[in-house]
Amino acid sequence: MTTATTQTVTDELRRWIIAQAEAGCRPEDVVAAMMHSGWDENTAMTALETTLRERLDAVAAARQALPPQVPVPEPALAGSPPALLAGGHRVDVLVSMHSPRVVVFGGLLTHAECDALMDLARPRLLRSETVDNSTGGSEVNAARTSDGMFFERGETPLITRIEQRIAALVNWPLVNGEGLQILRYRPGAEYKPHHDYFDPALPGSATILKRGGQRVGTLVIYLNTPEAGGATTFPDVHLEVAPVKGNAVFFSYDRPHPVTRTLHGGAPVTQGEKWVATKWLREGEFV
Ligand code: PD2
Ligand code: ZN
Repeated sequence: MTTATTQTVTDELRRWIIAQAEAGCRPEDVVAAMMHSGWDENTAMTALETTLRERLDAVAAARQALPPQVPVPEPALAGSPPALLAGGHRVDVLVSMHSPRVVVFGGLLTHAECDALMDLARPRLLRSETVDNSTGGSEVNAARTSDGMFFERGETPLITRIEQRIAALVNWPLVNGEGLQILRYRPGAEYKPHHDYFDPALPGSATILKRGGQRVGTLVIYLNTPEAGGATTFPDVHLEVAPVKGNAVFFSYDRPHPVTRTLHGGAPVTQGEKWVATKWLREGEFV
């Protein structure tokens, strides 16, 4: 290096300063090394401070940047049809909202299909667990006070038929769906507001995302009609979907970010039980 008066802070010097800081060098040692190369002490300190401040700002800005948008499942609702044919079954379109993308369907399952799913699930229910984002495993969570279980994809002919219907309804490959999850809420049970995508910033997400990438859509199907309470709520837009046997609420999220406005929860059941089947849809094949 030449003398400080003729030196400018080059990109190379910035990279070197950042590398020293990231390697854990103390600022005074970095300044001392610069002085050894002919830098004036004050000029070196200013160069160090400016470079590290700019670096911190750039890292903070990158953290806040929106993740890129990806394709999502979407029912064929151009022309606002009152109903869709999905796997040979007529499904009514009751509500369609664009931001957040929410569609409420009527009669997705018959009452007999709802009853059969509840009967299959009942003996296998356990206190629900949610994904532990720090490890990628699962844990019992006070925010979700229901009992639940998962079916394997294609576990029975009934489940296959329902999965084919869902795939046709939202135009998304069957193999991108997780296994159907059944939840039973007893009086007082609820599911506090949350997002269904995995926060990419959390350490456990990398493991979870290996099985088919992000979740990009959710379908919550109501298997019974509770006597009171139990709506699915979207607090960002003050929307409540009433749980009605056989109906379903679909929502999609094109990036794992609250800007999708898909914060949602299951309001407490105040009388009777509430049963739902949830199908989460991934970007790619869920293995
Ligand atoms: O049961 C519900 O209404 C509900 C609410 C929020 C279900 C889920 N989330 C879910 O299964 O992700
Ligand atoms: Zn949810």
